[in-house]
Amino acid sequence: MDFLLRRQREEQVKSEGRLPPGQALTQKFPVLHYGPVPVYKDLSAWTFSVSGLVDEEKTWSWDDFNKLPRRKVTYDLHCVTGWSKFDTAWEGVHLTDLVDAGIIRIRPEARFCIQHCEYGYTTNTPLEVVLASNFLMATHYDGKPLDPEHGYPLRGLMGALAGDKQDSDRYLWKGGKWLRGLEFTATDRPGFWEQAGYSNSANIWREERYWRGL
Ligand SMILES: Nc1nc2c(c(=O)[nH]1)N[C@H]1C(S)=C(S)[C@@H](COP(=O)(O)O)O[C@H]1N2
Ligand SMILES: [Mo]
Repeated sequence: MDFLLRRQREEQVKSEGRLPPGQALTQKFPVLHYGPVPVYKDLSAWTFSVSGLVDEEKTWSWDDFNKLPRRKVTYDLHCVTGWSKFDTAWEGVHLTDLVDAGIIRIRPEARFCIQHCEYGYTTNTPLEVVLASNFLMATHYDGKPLDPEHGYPLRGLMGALAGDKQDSDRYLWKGGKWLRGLEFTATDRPGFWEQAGYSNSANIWREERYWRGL
């Protein structure tokens, strides 16, 4: 029964043009990452930093972070390992809102954004990708704070908007769980999975999964 429902749902998103090549629908929410899940006793020592090519580097506490403008957004998620999860409901902070409000002023020389996470994990994208509607700094999934294994208290999230194919649509690993900061740079700096053989560009519609070497 579950199997039939899954197939039906998959046919539906396929007919809507929402299933990228080589992907299959899942109704679960798999957990994927390298290394341990951070444990926070409380968030008093947690900070979020904005660094690199900005007019003013900033560091926010968890309380400060929660005063930033917030949005609710529904994404389709596409993992490089082949599963896609549709119509997922998130809440968090869009970088563009912070830029529009003048809270972060990115310098014109900046071309890339590096997400910095716990334990030194990073992932990198061109600046326009984190400024697109695809990128959310998410605190809530499905109306509740994130589960520890999905990135509590904050994760970078790369999702696709249903029915709105964009050049900035990326696989899910381009969002770093346990996000602690954003760095803006003039040159690109491949992150953890990018150095481990995943594609640097990671476009889901062009099926850029693995790095074939230079
Ligand atoms: N900090 C950190 N974030 C990470 C990863 C990781 O290893 N460390 N893995 C990425 C990968 S490969 C995927 S597919 C997604 C999985 O997110 P999920 O576990 O919430 O499904 O997280 C991404 N973010
Ligand atoms: Mo992944």
